[in-house]
Amino acid sequence: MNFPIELINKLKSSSRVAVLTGAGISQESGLKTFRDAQDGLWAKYNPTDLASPEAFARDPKLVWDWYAWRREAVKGVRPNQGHYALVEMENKFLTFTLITQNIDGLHRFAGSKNVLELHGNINLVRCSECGTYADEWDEESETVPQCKKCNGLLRPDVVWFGESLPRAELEAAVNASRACEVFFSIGTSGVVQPAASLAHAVRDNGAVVVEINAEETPLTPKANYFFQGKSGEILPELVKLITEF
Ligand code: BJW
Ligand code: ZN
Repeated sequence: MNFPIELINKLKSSSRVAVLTGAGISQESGLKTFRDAQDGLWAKYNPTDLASPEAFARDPKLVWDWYAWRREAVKGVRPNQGHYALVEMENKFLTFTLITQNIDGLHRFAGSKNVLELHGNINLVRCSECGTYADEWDEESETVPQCKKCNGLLRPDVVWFGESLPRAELEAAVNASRACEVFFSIGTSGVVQPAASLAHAVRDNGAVVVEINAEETPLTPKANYFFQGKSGEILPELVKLITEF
């Protein structure tokens, strides 16, 4: 990849960097991206229709099973070179905030520390009624497992459409985006709010926006730099350039 020297210099002289990641960064670990996940077992369902409180109310078992299947898929995967490149980047900058929409936990698994999970984490399960977290549940159960405290149905600790994002994480993400000198948008289609707006908040502030994605997105025309390809290949190359002198 040909990285413009101005970008390398900008990165070398910057101390505040924010990164937003989406499902694309985990694609090379073997996980399906969100808007790509309509094959196989779930060909009949639109994932967007399953990730909502209405879907859970309508058919809790269907939604529970979909997440149980994805929880299993996440267990078997490991971070890829893209995740590890971001760990190296964190060590390079004074202030580095990794904002992720991913619920797979792979950034922390790789070793990233300042991670804001905007859409929760699939490995955590909580009661849909009283909010209590469950330490164990029967994955083989014929029905949706229930809360030991109030018998409410258990659900994954993720943010569905129409639900609020965790307030502290969102606030920290907005602050980091407003304050950064360079903002990266990596492997996200940039269509889900409010995460998608973070990149725009940055631009209004005069910071540099860098996008890395396999395809163009609505952000592409507005980004200062767009690198098309796989994040697991592009990020290590970029990190090498900014860490060597
Ligand atoms: C690669 C690659 C490789 C592939 N290398 N790249 C304002 C306007 C209109 C609507 C709204 C609005 N504000 C809020 C809304 C409603 C809604 C929303 O945004 N709707 C839009 C779809 C229009 N937002 C919400 O409801 C949010 N809540 C909220 O705002 O509360 C207040 C409120 C409510 C209602 C109205 C107004 C205010 C909550 C959003 C929660 C999203 N949850 C999900 C599910 C999480 C659990 C789960 O995983 O099941 O989060 S949806 C899904 O999309 C998931 C993802 O995190 C999220 C983003 O997807 P992502 O990561 O971008 O993945 P993809 O698949 O879309 O893209 C992958 C990209 O990677 C592609 O571009 C590929 O090209 C690329 N790629 N391989 C690099 N190797
Ligand atoms: Zn409960």
